[in-house]
Amino acid sequence: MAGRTAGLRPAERRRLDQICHRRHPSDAVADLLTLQRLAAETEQLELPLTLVVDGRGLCRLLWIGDLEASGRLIEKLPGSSRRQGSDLRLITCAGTARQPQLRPGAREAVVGMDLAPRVWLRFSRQPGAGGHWPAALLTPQRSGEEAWQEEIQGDLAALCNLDPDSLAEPDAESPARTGPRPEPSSSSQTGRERVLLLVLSSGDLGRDGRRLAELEGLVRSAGAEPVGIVGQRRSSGGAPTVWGEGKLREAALEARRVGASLVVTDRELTPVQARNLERILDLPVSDRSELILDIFAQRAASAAGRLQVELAQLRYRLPRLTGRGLSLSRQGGGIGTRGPGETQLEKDRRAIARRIERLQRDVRELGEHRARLRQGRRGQRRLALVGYTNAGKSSLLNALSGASGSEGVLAENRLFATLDPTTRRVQLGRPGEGSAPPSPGADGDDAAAGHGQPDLPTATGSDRELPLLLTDTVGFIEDLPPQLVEAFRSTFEEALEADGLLVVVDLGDPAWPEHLASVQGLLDRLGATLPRLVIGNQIDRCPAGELERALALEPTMLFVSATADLGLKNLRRHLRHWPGSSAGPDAEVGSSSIAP
Ligand SMILES: Nc1nc2c(ncn2[C@@H]2O[C@H](COP(=O)(O)OP(=O)(O)OP(=O)(O)O)[C@@H](O)[C@H]2O)c(=O)[nH]1
Ligand SMILES: [Mg+2]
Repeated sequence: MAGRTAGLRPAERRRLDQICHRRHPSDAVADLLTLQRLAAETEQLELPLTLVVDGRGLCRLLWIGDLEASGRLIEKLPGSSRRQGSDLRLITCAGTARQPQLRPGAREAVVGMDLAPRVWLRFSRQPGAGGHWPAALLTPQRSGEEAWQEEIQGDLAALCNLDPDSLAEPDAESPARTGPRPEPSSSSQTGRERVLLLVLSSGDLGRDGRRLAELEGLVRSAGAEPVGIVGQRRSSGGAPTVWGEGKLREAALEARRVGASLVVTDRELTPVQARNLERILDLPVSDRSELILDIFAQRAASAAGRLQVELAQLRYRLPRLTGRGLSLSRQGGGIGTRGPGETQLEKDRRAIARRIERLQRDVRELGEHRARLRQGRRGQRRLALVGYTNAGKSSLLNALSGASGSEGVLAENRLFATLDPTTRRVQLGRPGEGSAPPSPGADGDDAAAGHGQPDLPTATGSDRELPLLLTDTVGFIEDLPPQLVEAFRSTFEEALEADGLLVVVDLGDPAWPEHLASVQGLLDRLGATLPRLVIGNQIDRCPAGELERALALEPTMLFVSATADLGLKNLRRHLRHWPGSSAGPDAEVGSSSIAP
């Protein structure tokens, strides 16, 4: 029993309890006698009553009052087994004989969809003239604007006796019957959270497609599953909600249809917008930044990584704190440190602000510690791998440092697999190796050489003895949340204080030019003035003609495949001289290789 239970008298409570304990037939919609009692209570309380009955005929919940006030009804169901949530029947007694309210209101319809029940029986609280008791059986619609389709309208006694299984049979195409029914719960059988994407299109098809694909990748990398998309062209909802009201209603409905328990927007939301959307959708809402922060939080394995992620997350959350959930006051000041009349929210805010201060201090110390380590490496040549996430930086580090298996850096097809910087020593080969002509077919260097890669002179005695240290670091993404950039400054510095940057792009991803531009942009914003060398990776899987296109855009790009061992010899040769022994941009070898 849930809902408006507060004002119930003991006798009323007892009677409602009895209704809850009555069993319904499993091969018919409901037990008529129970419904008559339900109607009597509805009449008496002057409140709508709703029963949730499971496939075995057991009453799982009695909701007292307007259904739309229930929020996510599925979360009110007792019992942990989500399985029991399937095959539900919803039974609502609401209107009078004159106004039977056989169709649910807009918000009520969405709440009903939460449970994804097989049928919804709605009936009035009194029979009409001549004993006819108005009732309707509705089934959920998997598409279209309407959430519910009225299957039959008729007399309550007749509808009660129908077999729910036979109901949608004549119309095999009925959306309620086709395809697997989504689990009416927050997770699929794989246990992963199901996410609805709410996007705004810019009108530029290519860009929108890339953004959407990236958002899906982010959701997957966070360990969740994108199960639906609702989009709208440009903002029509104005500042408070971004999306229009109709679009949001559609999103609320779609989320129920696909069984999503979280909505992720591709648009940065202000704290107020996020709250408004949550209220309208009746679901938790996260924006892209929060998603990225969440991925970082999941990936952070080292103390340094966790420190920086926590700082970024708290900075993000502080302005979004609304008093619900998140209570950190106990970590903050103790008894007597706070003034009278202070609300929980203010205490939380203060506790978070103090924690942020503390973390900032730790992060500063981390930066100083890393700077000292770098100091110790002075005199050694250092290059850093930077680039869009998933470009293959870690794979390239592994390939160049000859590390494999457990000694290698984790490289996987997930966004932000790497958070902590790792530095490895790289052998650039023995003298003389560089002048050897590439053997056709054997080493992929052909592929690179064939595309006009400069054949560099043999290493001279002085520079080949310089050990090269190569640092792999966290990847970039378009619109990296500013809180993350700020918190990860010391990680970025690790890269930015090298002698040169190897900017890795994944030529197998058609969006590589945009990715490259956003990496270059972020490097500029971080104040990186180091020489940059663009490396086109994954040439083993890029489409024909891509290398020519790449050279047209970046004439000095070097081509490699980290995992298929293509072009690596040539890259090693090149790195013996790059960015020049005197480590200045002007000390370049030949015509190679600095991105502007
Ligand atoms: N086919 C192909 N796949 C590659 C190549 N290089 C890397 N990959 C794959 O691309 C995925 C990402 O590689 P990572 O090395 O983890 O990429 P990263 O740039 O370090 O990514 P983050 O650490 O997440 O920023 C992995 O599944 C690699 O196996 C390549 O040359 N060819
Ligand atoms: Mg990596």
